[in-house]
Amino acid sequence: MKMQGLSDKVAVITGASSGIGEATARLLIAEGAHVVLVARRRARIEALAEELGGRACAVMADVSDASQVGPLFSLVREAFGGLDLLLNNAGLGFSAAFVDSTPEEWRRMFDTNVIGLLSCTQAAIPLMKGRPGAMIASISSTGGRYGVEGWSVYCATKYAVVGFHETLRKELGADGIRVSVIEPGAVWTEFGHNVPEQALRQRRQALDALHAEDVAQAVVYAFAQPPRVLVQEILVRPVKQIAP
Ligand code: NJP
Repeated sequence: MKMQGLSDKVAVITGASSGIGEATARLLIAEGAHVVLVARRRARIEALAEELGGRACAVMADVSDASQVGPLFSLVREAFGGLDLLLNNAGLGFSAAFVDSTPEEWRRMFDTNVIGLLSCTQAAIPLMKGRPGAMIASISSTGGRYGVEGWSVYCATKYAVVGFHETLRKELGADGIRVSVIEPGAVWTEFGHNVPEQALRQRRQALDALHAEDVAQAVVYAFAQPPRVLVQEILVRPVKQIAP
């Protein structure tokens, strides 16, 4: 069943080359939106755009590099004249006990999960003015609400995302721009590169982890609401993930 109101909307998804971003792109295309797929792995997003057809296009960009973010949104303005939906999804996490973690890892997580998200959001806002139902949604984490042992700095980046959205919502509400956070628990994706594959698989199996499509459904539900409705926050976790 098609959702209301997504046909011909223009969406930018960061981190669209895999996982939750890719799954959301597939759903939005199925709902009739135009989707700009953003990631660093050019071959992946180009192949996905090709598969999804004429309403998808691929733009390679590293969101942690501000000099790549400006041109990305200029291109969106030139191609579409504005933007309805931004999904800040690009993110990465390194797992380590805090005492063993390194400043290089801290910087990489903050540069993408926080600074990259801020750069994209700031560049997107002018393109959203005057477009009914415009919406910025960002993927945070259950770790951005409760913290997860072994992921302290990653969780700090996601707490930053939640805090930023709580304030941005107040700044943009009067302009009719909706601001939302989506907080998934464990999901079967490529996330968690520095965790041994077997350990990741065991944890996800034990929790019967979410599929990327489960999170994508939550995102699309929020996007598809009428312009007067803000779904401010969705926390979606595997039922067996009792904590955090
Ligand atoms: O993981 P993955 P997810 N510039 O690794 C992209 C959060 N989350 O779908 O650039 C641009 O498949 C990367 O693309 P590429 C998580 O924190 C997850 O799970 O080509 N793009 C890829 O498309 C994240 O915010 C779980 O390497 C950049 C995408 O990001 C979001 O979910 C639990 C980039 C990552 O896709 C999506 O991650 C949770 C950059 N600098 C929250 N750096 C979970 N999976 O369990 C990375 O609570 N990307």
